[in-house]
Amino acid sequence: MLNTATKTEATDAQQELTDGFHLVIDALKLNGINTIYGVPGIPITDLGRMMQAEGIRVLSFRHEQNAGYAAAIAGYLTKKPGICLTVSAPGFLNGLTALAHATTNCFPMILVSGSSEREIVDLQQGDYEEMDQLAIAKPLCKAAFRVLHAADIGIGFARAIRAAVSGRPGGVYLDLPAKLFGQVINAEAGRRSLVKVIDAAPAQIPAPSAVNRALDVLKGAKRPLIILGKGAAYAQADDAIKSFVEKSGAPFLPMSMAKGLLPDLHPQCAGAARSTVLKDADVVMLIGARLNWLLSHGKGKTWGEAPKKFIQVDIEPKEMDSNVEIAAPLVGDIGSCVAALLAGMGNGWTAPPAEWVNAVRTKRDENVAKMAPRLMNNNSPMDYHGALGVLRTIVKERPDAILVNEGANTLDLARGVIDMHQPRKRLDVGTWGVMGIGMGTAIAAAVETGKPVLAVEGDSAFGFSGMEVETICRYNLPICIVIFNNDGIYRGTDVNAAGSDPATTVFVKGARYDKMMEAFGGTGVNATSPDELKRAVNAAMDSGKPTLINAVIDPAAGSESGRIGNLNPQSILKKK
Ligand SMILES: Cc1ncc(C[n+]2csc(CCOP(=O)(O)OP(=O)(O)O)c2C)c(N)n1
Ligand SMILES: [Mg+2]
Repeated sequence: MLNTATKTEATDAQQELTDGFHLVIDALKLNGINTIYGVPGIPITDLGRMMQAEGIRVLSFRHEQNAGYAAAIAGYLTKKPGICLTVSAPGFLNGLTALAHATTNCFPMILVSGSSEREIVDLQQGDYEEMDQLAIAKPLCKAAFRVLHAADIGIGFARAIRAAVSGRPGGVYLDLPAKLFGQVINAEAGRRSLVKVIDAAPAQIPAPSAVNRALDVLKGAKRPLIILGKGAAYAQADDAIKSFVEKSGAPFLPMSMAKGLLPDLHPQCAGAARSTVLKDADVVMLIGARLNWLLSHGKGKTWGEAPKKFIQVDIEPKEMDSNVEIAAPLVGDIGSCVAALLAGMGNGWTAPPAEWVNAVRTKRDENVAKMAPRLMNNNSPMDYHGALGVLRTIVKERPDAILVNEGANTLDLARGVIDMHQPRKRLDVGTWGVMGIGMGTAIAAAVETGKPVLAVEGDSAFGFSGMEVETICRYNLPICIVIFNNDGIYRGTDVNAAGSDPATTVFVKGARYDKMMEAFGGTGVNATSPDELKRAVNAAMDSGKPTLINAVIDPAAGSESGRIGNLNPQSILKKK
């Protein structure tokens, strides 16, 4: 049923009316969008209240950036656009980093921001929170729209939803000026103006010739490798992808958020033999993975000397040849492409040479065995491996829990150590390696899936969104945060040679992040050994109560920038 504003005698005693507020709510509900992440204020405070009254879940955050990261990951998990709702200028700008992050990561998200009076903004006459938000948002998202008339709200949301989820998904900006909300129109006209988006993300079927070309290249491989990206995880074509990889017999390498799409302990998983497979493969098939910096652009030392052929499966034609020549581009949605590949393989597909498969497996088993003893140490203070060994076991025992992960060493080492067992259970910093996704991501993961969440956070990384522990307590979400507290960024041991101030990378020594959680009624634990950590995490996951565990890590244990220290520019000048 459409909402209607109360009859206004002043206009027409007989006429049933609706307004901008209600049309926004109706447009969302009509399209099955029932969760909003945001921060209230002028001009959207009442909108939030009314949404809540109408049964939409509105989660109020402490900072828009965190609400934005929540919306972005909600989009990734559900394939429906995650909505972030903000006030004008400063709130909008706070949400913008997340919008750009969503676009870069191909997550469907809509940043809906209230804005100030167009007539005043455009003449730059100094309105309350004056800013030309549409112009600023445009270069940072896939599409940007502004609605000026209540009768266009339905179309505005339809365009935003379709733009966010169709083709390669991404961030969309929707600008709603304050005046729009109070605009009144005839309720029946309002009802008719709404648009239910039909087939918002249509299947994009690959050309049969492109499927055959891809299979021919794969068939010709002596040392094939399949790389699964988060695009493959997003597609929710889990069974087809698993069947395809298994039928191909090729080793596979999951990118960070594709871990678990096939279990990390699968016999074909080459995660622990990454450098070997990248160097030695002769045919590389990318499924929903891009040849960006995370794969060294498909060239250089990482990729070895031997010539390689690439097959790339992606929904975006422009992705092909982005860094190196793609011998077999396969453009279409991943579900359709993988189904077509499977059909084209028939029943007589020949497995890759046993020599290659065995070589990869041997290397993987060697590397796993090398790491094993380090994961079992019970040192206090902990090193990364001792702490992660415990968390690895806990995640294995609770495979449907969602792991959120950010930091430098905390991220890179956790990615390597913690095996994932189910699709879309690992959520992290994404393409940019952005710090600050932690609490927003954890909140949306809990809200959207109803599953318990384990957030493994560097102490610096956590600081970017730490105030949201109050949000977690307020909504009583089943989130257990483990802070790898090494007193700083990368390490806690840097010294400022000039004396006076602390070094730029260090924090207060011996800080007790667990006390922050206690301030809001959650459980706080200080853990100084892997045994203590294990007990505390298990108790938190069993209870489902908001918990923060301050895991004390040796300040000297980490390395500069984790695994990507080579990206730091170097000064050729001698130190003075
Ligand atoms: C938004 C943003 N700001 C700054 C950075 C640079 N940066 C990369 S990792 C990191 C923090 C690493 O420290 P921590 O989270 O404590 O992890 P540790 O290596 O100490 O385990 C920072 C600030 C970033 N990636 N993103
Ligand atoms: Mg740290």
